[in-house]
Amino acid sequence: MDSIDLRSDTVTCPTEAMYNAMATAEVGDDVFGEDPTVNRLEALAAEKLGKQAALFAASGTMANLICQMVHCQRGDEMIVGDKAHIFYYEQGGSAAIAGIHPRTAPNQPDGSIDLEDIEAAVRTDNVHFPRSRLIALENTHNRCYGTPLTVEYMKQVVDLAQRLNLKIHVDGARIFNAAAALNVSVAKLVDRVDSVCFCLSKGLAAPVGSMVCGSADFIKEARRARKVLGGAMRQAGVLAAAGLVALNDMAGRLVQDHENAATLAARLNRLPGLDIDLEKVKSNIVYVRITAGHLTAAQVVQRLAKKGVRVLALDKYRIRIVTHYHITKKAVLKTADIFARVIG
Ligand code: TLP
Repeated sequence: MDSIDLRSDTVTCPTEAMYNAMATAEVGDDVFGEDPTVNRLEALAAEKLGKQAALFAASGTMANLICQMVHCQRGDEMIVGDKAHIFYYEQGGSAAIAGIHPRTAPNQPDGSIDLEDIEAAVRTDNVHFPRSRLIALENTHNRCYGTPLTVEYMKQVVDLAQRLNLKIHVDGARIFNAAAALNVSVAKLVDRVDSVCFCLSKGLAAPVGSMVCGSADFIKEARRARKVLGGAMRQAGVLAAAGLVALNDMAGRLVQDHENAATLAARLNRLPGLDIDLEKVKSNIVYVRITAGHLTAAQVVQRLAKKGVRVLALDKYRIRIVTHYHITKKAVLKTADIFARVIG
């Protein structure tokens, strides 16, 4: 039985075009800057994001850490949402590895952080305090229903950061989903931010890799940070080749994943025992609350798995579903049927 795997868009496997590109990739030693395929990928990523330069990193976690290390000295403070992936799911690497003090501010349900909360979190110059250095945002916001932060909101935060003399980093693991959901260019979404990283290995379906983008000076330092983290790879062109296909061919189809998420959410919400805030389904992530009193999320996950549908339990009564390249409309309808049987 082929399972329908909705646990994450990280489960996507390379397309045939990616395998072909990987098999024939021109490579060289990237630590010498001599891998032509990596160089092409970095140039393309920088161009798409509207930044001067880019760097290929092994993962989203590494890319976020690299950016934090470049922006902050040890002991500096970063203002970050309390539901941010950087704060929640990266093992506290900001503190453990980079020596950065995270100062959380509440994430609103749409993934934003209120401007007043950012300003209130900024330290004054006082011998007791760490120095505020960085604001980290996330777009789309994973734990906030995959909501995209808008161009208008980003502009306000950038203006604020410039006034307060802070840097801005965007964890844009799913920034192409944000752009597709809002029908704007990614470059517009990250205009004037100091750094942004995005994942090739999620909705864009490449097997490995994330890109860090920023100014040429920033990327020069990012290259050093990547090296100390052990992330400088050699003939990485075999991976970058798939990344090029991902960037060129896969961003345009993300709207299909969003449509599938909306269809699935609407169908599941009709079932007694499940509740979804449909207004919040804006990209490829759906959060489902189990309201059928007799079942926990873990039990629902287990029952679904037996019938070939894989999803993640987020907490006692919530499940996360993520649509992606391998989830067809037919799979969406089948998933809704299986949910109906399991909940019923
Ligand atoms: N997110 C994964 C899990 O780690 C939770 C997922 O399945 O959603 N930023 C954001 C916003 C992310 O969602 C993720 C991965 C990362 C960074 C880290 O990327 P990787 O897994 O490449 O280190």
